[in-house]
Amino acid sequence: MSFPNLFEPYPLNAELTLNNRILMAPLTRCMAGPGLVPTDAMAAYYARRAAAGLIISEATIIRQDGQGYPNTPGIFTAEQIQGWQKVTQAVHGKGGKIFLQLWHTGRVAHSHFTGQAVVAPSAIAASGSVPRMRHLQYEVPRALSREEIAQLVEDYAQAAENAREAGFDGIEIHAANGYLLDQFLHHHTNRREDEFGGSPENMSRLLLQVVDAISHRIGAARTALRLSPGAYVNDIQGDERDRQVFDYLLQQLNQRELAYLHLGIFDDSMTFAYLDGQASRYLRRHYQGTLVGVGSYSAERANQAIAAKEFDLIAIGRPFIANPDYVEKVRDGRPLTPYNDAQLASLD
Ligand code: FNR
Ligand code: 8K6
Repeated sequence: MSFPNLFEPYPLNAELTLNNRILMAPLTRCMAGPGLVPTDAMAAYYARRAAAGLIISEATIIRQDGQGYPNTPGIFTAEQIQGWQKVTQAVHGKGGKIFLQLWHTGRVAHSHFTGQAVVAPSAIAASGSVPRMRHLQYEVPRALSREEIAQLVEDYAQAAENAREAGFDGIEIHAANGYLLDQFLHHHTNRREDEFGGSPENMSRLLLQVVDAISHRIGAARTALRLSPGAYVNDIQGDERDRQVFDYLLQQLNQRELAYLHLGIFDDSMTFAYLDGQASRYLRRHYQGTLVGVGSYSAERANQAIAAKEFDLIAIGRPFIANPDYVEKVRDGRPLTPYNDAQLASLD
């Protein structure tokens, strides 16, 4: 067998043990049906990838005003829950495990999709426009009120409960890549002057409230989190003061036994001056629980990184689009089909 470190089982906690250390990274595919309902084709797509130690679903909106791209699935209607049940049954039928990634895009939502005002921590628009729909310029968001923030926490908790009803083994909170929860964690997008802005404690407050509300509903052992301490996408500008926010946040997360922490990045060779280097190394130094690495890794490099304890599990994204049988090919030492963007057009 090639790359033995990748094929060791991994106990996440007393409730969940993964068959191997290869996770399928969350991958937005924009293929949900009318009503943002998951389709039979999506069930088959995920089932083909069930040999992963854990599949993390594509980002899934917790409510309508969180939508920023066409045909991204939701988890807030009965029809969406039923659609996802077909997905989880198909994956479980093949012996796999699957978490749902919970998403609200915040200021990179668009009224074109939502029919509603765009909301964010502060009224600061992202520059630019929606990918592949360049006529849709980003709008100036409205800053959430404190009452709306309380409702948002409840909506995340309800979405997590819906995910369990749909048969998911757990959920991953998407607080990475410049979307709503990440917008609270960076000074560039959070200019609030109430208890949700200004200091590391205040800027971390919403995310910790979401983590705690979800853990209370479905258990910390089934609650995971994705973070991007290094700002790199969706027009968030890194700020050296962000370092204190993440230092504080990680200290708090060390006291909560989550299933895992997952870095959000496209290429983990990127470095950030205010993190003293790579984001994965920064997380490893500050976080004591299970860490998932990601970002342009080959199986060979991931095998070495796990041996060197740079992280515990590897998430693989684009190669899983190109190779539904990624795990089997890597295990057997067979060649991989290279990824290219044209493969996004179909759900093979
Ligand atoms: C992504 N990524 C991503 N991340 C996330 O947290 N939620 C998502 O829904 C998506 N969607 C998505 C779609 C597509 C088409 C790509 C290419 C990427 C990021 C992804 O999870 C991963 O971090 C990167 O792709 C880097 O890993 P690879 O592809 O280099 O293995
Ligand atoms: C119809 C639009 C669908 C958008 C899906 C969201 C995820 C997009 C992923 C794009 C892949 C390549 C982007 C690389 C960004 C690197 C940033 C430094």
